[in-house]
Amino acid sequence: MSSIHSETMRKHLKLYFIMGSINCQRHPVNVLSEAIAGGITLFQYREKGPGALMGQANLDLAKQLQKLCREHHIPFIVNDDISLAMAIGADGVHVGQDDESASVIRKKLGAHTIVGVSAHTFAEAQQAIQDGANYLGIGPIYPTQSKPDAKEVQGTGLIQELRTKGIDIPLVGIGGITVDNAAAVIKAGADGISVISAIANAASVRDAAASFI
Ligand code: 3NM
Repeated sequence: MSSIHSETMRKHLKLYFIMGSINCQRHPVNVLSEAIAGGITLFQYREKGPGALMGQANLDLAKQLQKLCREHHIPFIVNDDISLAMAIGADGVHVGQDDESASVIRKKLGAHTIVGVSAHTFAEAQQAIQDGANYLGIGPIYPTQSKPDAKEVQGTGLIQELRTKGIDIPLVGIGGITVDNAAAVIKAGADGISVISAIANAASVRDAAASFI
C-alpha cells in the first residue's frame, strides 16, 4: 500500500514538468529554476535519448535538480532509473510498460515513494492500478517530437473512457500538450498535464509555465 493520499497526488499533477539535459537549450538548473518560478507543481528528471548524460554526470545533475526541487517543495520524480532513484532518495519514479511493475518498485522503494505508470490502453491502466500505482500517465494525447518511440496518438479518448467507467485514480495526459490544447485534456477528466517541449523550449520558460497555470 502507498501512503500518498490521492487528493495530494492530484494537486501535484496539475502542471507536471518533465525534462532532461537534452531537452534544454540552456543549463538544466536554469531551465528548472525558471519553470518552478512559473508555477510547476511536479518535476520528472528524464535523462534519455541520444547524448543523454551517463554515470557520474547523470548522478550529479540529478542531485542538483533534486536540491532545487527540495528548496521549493516540488516532488522530484525519476524516469525509469530505479537505481538512480534509490541512490539519491527521490520522491518517486515513473515507469513505462516495459519496466518493473509498480508493486515490485513499491517493495524496493517503500510506501512513501510516488510510483507513476504510463498506460496506453484500458487494460494497462487497470493492471497499473491493481499493482498499486499512485498515478497514471496517459498518452500520447497529441503528436509529440519529444519521444521518438511514442505510441499512436490517441487524443483524449482513453482519459474519457477511464473516467466514464468510474476509474478515479489521479492521472495526467502527456504528449504534444500546449497552452492551446491543454484545456481539452482537463475537460476529458485528467487531473493535470505533463509537458516537456512547450515549457523547456519556450523563449521564456517561466512565462510558458505560468501560462498553463
Ligand atoms: N511520454 P512533449 S509522450 C515522455 O505517450 C513522453 O507516454 C509519452 O513531450 C507517452 O510535451 C512523451 O514535448 C513526450 O510532447 C512528451
